[in-house]
Amino acid sequence: MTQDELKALVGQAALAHVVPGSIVGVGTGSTVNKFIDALAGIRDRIAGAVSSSQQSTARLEAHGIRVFDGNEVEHLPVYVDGADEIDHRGFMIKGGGAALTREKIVADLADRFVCIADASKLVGTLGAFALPVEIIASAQAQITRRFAALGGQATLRAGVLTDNGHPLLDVRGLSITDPLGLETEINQWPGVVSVGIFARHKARVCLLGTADGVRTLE
Ligand code: ABF
Repeated sequence: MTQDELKALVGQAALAHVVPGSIVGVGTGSTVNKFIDALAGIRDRIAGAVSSSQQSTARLEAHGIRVFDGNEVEHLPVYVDGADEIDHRGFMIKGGGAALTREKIVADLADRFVCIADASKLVGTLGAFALPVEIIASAQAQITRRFAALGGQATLRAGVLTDNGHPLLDVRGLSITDPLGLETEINQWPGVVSVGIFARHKARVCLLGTADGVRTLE
């Protein structure tokens, strides 16, 4: 199966985790796009969605799915999103799609994070994928120095601003053996808006698309 077919497989499989009549938390990326397309088939059985990006909002609305602002809900039964890397504990690197901050905001509303990914995203240790960090521009040099002290090489993602209007750094060279500790540390740095380590908001379930079908990691 092609990677695109694996993404469609898990996008469809995620419907089983959608609570009928609920508002669904929806992430961002090409795998999530497959989930949104699958969600369109049951749009009459959900109340709507809370989206993590302008990209996902546009796709949801194109399918006739009502999109709520996050401030309109107190909590969501489920949040479905992709990842750039995920380990066996459900810790993830996210943000390749530049939506990490709103993804974490919506994930924080949800009781249960369901990650959907093709098998290539499963790793032993996080960090081969450059770590995305949304920052305030005036803090770029100091944050870059802080990552260098950790052995990381931070580079500005050229020509990209997030939906929140902030630049992104991508940090290479980190071996993230303590995702929760590093997320907590980086979150303290002045000028960091959010970091693409999802450890505090780890996935409770991962639906992994493999050549043998969907593998569920819990
Ligand atoms: C999104 O999923 C991002 O956090 C992450 O970068 C992306 C992975 O994208 P794709 O599904 O296209 O591989 O949530």
